[in-house]
Amino acid sequence: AVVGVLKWLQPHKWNGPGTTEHFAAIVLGRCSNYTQTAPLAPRNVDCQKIQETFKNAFISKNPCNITEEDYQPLMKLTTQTIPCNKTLFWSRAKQVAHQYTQLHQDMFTLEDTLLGYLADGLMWCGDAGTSEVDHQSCPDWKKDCPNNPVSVFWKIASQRFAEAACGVVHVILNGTISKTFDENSTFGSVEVIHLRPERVQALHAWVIYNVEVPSDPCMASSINKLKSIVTQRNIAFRCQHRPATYINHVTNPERSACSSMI
Ligand code: N1C
Repeated sequence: AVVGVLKWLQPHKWNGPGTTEHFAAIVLGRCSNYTQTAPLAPRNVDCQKIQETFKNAFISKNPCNITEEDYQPLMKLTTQTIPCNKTLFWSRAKQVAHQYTQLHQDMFTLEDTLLGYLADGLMWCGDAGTSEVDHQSCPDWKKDCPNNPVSVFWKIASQRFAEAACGVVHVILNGTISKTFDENSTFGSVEVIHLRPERVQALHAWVIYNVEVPSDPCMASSINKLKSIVTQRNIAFRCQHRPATYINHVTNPERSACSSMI
């Protein structure tokens, strides 16, 4: 007991929150839930093995030296095919994007795939010389190191998600912030760059705003930047602005004013 108390009194090693309590049990539970209920769930999935492989990617390793190779075994076990025209990216608009895919179950964000579903909202890290996860703290991307288990995971998962996309792909962007498109976001720095022009015909952006906007959010300079990056890669680009109620409206289909918006 004394040792346990002393552990808590030690200064935290890192600046980020520690591994989510019950990390392994949550991953296992989410895996069985997903494989039993999700449309497009991969078949013959061994959730116990997935949970162990996930842990092995970062356990007993320096949490500032995680590489993409560390996650290769997990990536292999969770490969999943999303049909063309059904991929939805988002940046700084996670909630709206997920509300959208809840209502339109044929569209998929990364969190609607097994891999993203397993990890969404969780924290995890270990340390060299121990086979335990660190519940006290994990490295923060900015304050500690970029190559930490969580950041490397989202980077490689996002990259693979973008590489696999085909047809017309969509992105939901946040029109209420100045950097509606941010080149430093995962969407801007990983996904846009890994779309394959030979597979992806067009990127359609939906810029979401809350209230009446004074000018067209698609005319914002950051959207122009996105347009030039995408068109230079030989992928067509289209932008439309949509009120946040467009998403919520669909939840009230009995309101006739809404049906025309679907
Ligand atoms: O940096 P972002 O958004 O532009 O990343 C979003 C973009 C999406 O299109 C996803 O496909 O990248 C993918 N992605 C996730 O799915 C995801 N789930 C949870 C990237 N990051 C994800 N997270 C966590 O949110 C992760 O910790 C990362 O650092 C943030 C990024 O959120 P953002 O800045 O709003």
